[in-house]
Amino acid sequence: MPKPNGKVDNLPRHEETEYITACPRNCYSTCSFKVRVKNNEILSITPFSKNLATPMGVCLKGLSYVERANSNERIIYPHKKIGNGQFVRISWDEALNTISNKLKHFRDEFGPQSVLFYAASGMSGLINEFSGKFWREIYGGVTTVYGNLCWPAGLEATRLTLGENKHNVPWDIENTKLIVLWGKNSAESNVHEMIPINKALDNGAKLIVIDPRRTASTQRAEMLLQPIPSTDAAIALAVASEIIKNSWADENFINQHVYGYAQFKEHVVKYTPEWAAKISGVSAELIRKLAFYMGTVKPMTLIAGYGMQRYTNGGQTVRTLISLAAITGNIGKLGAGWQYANLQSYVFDEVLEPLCYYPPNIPDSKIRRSISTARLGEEMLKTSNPELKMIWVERGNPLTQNPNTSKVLEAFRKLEFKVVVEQFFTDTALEADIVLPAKNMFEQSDIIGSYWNPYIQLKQKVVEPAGEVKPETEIYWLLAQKLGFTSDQLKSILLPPGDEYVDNFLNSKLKKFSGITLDKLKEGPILTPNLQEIAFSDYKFATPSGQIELYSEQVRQLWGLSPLPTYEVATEISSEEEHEYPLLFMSPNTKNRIHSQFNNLKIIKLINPEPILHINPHDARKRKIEDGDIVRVFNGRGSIIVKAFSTYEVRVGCVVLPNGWWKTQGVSVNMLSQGRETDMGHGSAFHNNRVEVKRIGK
Ligand SMILES: Nc1nc2c(c(=O)[nH]1)N[C@H]1C(S)=C(S)[C@@H](COP(=O)(O)OP(=O)(O)OC[C@H]3O[C@@H](n4cnc5c(=O)[nH]c(N)nc54)[C@H](O)[C@@H]3O)O[C@H]1N2
Ligand SMILES: Nc1nc2c(c(=O)[nH]1)N[C@H]1C(S)=C(S)[C@@H](COP(=O)(O)OP(=O)(O)OC[C@H]3O[C@@H](n4cnc5c(=O)[nH]c(N)nc54)[C@H](O)[C@@H]3O)O[C@H]1N2
Ligand SMILES: [Mo]
Repeated sequence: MPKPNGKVDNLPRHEETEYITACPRNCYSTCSFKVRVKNNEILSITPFSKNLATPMGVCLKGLSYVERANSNERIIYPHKKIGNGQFVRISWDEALNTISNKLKHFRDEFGPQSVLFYAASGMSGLINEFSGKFWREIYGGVTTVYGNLCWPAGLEATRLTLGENKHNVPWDIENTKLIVLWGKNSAESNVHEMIPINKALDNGAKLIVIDPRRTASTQRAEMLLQPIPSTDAAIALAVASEIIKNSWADENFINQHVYGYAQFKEHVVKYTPEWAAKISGVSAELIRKLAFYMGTVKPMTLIAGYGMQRYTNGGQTVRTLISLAAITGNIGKLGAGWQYANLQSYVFDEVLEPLCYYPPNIPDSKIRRSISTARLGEEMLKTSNPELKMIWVERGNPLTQNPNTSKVLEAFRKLEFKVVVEQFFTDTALEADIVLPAKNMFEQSDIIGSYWNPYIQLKQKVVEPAGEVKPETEIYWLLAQKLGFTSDQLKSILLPPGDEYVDNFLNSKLKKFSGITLDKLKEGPILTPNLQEIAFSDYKFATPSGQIELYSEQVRQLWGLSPLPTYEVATEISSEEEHEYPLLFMSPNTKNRIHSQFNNLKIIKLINPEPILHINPHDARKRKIEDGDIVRVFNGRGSIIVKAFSTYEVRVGCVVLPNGWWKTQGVSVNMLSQGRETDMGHGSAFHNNRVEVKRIGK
């Protein structure tokens, strides 16, 4: 087990001590928890019930931090690759000298933009801003990525329709009478949301789930609609049409707060449940029933997930869904609302990074160049003037998580030099020339927000870094010196090594809020100042019209799409390619992992030892696939070999394998996906993905 490296320990960590901290993973819940530490080692993790959104504490992943922090597979020293893919430990001095020499060489020969700085969602916090500062202000520019792998189509759709991304506090769900979980699997991706959902159900509310899969979230559902993936907008338009036809629309609310209703009404009248049934594969009967519930049961909370918007029509799909909350008057009220992302705790601009999308035209005199993260491989390969020569990866695992793995790999292998800052030897780290050890959540303090719960939280430093681990801020500080900067020059740009500088920086960020200090945050999470517990209860919408925009001229101007919410046929899922690759490949998130993290731990492997493809028995029989058989899943982009099991939980015509497995753990699902952007927000349309499955053997 990695032990402290003999640094002066200025916290009483040799005594058994308990701290309150918060999980910085890219996850809705963002749990608060208590951690016990002794002799610089994480001993246990227990709930911290004063966070009203996560009172029961962390999930299994959170509990597994005990293993993750102490794992002897963790990278705790710099490494370099020698021939035949082997890595050997090197000193920090050698690592930094090699890297700084390469950096100087590429800058002199080709310009700073021949280096690609790639960061993703591995660790949230304010301190990440120093990475950007290094590349911009010390190195003098860089190529970076725009867009985001996760949620931007829905964020942009919500922003254009409601003006802001916010929703009621999680515990308000208890007050609702109807919950519609539209493409969200809270029981796995946001377990804490099931607490208020279950309370509402105990009080007589109804739950409707719309998901091609019968997930764990459907256990107490009144109705499950299983659409063909990417066809939700057709259902929503028909539901809107039925609600209006049956006079269930809330005319009063619409007159006061909705812009473009007349055009919307005229637009949707033609969309019958029968039309939507043909497209979505959900019966007209069920669509009528959904309209009846959504039109007549009040208050309704409509909760949409992120999976549903990772299609080429994702943004418009989300707009059709929001329109249902708007025309039924379910916004700005107790127990009601549109829930997608609650960014009310994002009170520091920097917290947005790396989750928000950066449009390619963002004015920035130094970085100037960015390429699409959705098409990372393709764009890295074609970037010229200067061509890319080097990549620096931190907080991300692009060889597993970005679309079209073979293209990303080809692009990586074309580079002359690769640095990856990582905790474990992921698929991406294995491609590096130099791997630098990354801190974990217990080794540096930072402030984090949440995109679901309304708290500002402190993720506390509770141990000294293991082995020779250095936080990125310190790595950049040392590297800048190798590039010729003095400490004096750096002080105003980067963060000097030492906890007191971190604390000063965080305190300076808190200054704008009276009453919130670092010491207060050590006692537990603090509700965001000016929090609207019931979002939009002031009926102020930051749109051009000041109302909820069912008709949005900006949608046309910014994205070239219809100003009214429409159903567009999704690329690749349309019928032309059906013959060759008849199955739709779904790669959702899963309970015991955050994307590509955690599945290397023993405790998680006990439960999820290997990747499994799930297929409907009907599709399995056609292919003579029996449970446990080895199959090949393939399309024109790639293929993976995996065990298959059949289950009625999967819709006919779909196959499911959660994303996040490393190639070294068996498969990389993004071997099959194409690099494509969503219709809005520069998201990644991973899920427009057709495959065929063939049995190979036992
Ligand atoms: N345990 C766990 N929690 C997580 C994460 C994790 O990896 N593990 N990741 C976090 C992150 S970064 C994210 S983005 C969120 C994502 O969490 P969610 O928002 O729940 O999103 P997904 O898991 O991608 O998809 C949710 C559901 O959408 C369904 N779906 C897919 N396509 C369609 C469609 O076309 N229509 C409909 N109606 N449904 C569809 C899938 O079957 C899936 O059950 O979870 C966060 N929380
Ligand atoms: N096929 C398919 N692909 C998908 C998705 C899908 O639904 N289907 N979902 C997409 C979504 S929603 C998301 S959000 C993305 C996530 O994609 P990524 O953001 O690349 O996600 P992770 O797999 O969490 O990888 C983050 C890495 O950061 C490392 N890390 C953690 N903390 C630190 C730190 O402090 N410093 C450094 N340097 N490293 C650290 C972790 O060890 C981990 O390897 O994946 C996307 N990919
Ligand atoms: Mo995500």
